[in-house]
Amino acid sequence: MHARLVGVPGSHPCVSAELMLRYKGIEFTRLDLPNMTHKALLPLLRHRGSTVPVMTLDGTRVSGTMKIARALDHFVPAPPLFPAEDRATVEGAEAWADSVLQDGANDNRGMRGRGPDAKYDPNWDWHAQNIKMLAALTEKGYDVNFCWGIGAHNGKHGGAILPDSLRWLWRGWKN
Ligand SMILES: N[C@@H](CCC(=O)N[C@@H](CS)C(=O)NCC(=O)O)C(=O)O
Repeated sequence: MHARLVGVPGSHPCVSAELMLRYKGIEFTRLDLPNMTHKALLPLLRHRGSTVPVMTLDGTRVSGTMKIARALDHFVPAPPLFPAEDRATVEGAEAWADSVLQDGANDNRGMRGRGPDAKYDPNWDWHAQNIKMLAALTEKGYDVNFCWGIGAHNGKHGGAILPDSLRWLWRGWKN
């Protein structure tokens, strides 16, 4: 079996799809489309929908991490991506992330595009929610660091702070 993964740089759903392939030991190639061009390019590649990841598995086209996970388990059952026990819980969490969480992210994206007259709801402001999460973790005594960035959805910010992030994460580590 050979897989072709199509994604965009800096996309966490695309990382999920890649991790699924690696976990199953499936050989794959990855093509990253330039950010924001993928809506136009996916139909040309004969893929459904307007989001990535999409994947071709021995000629079968699959879109979205939920369908990709099931298709991978269908074509290559071992090791399974879903636990035999309590699968319903995992599927419930997955469906929540795919609908509720995903819609929140999309609303936020829309809000930025609508300008200053847009109705602002802090409950759908992901930056504000991240600040709340940081406060909660700090209050509970977690060892936490944070770094906000601005700009487009890509790997630039993550790449720029990666060396410092690793240094922070491994500080004090002794062999
Ligand atoms: N729930 C979807 C999320 C896919 C998704 O939102 N991908 C982003 C890139 S990280 C995308 O293609 N966005 C374009 C859009 O929303 O129009 C999945 O897991 O496949």
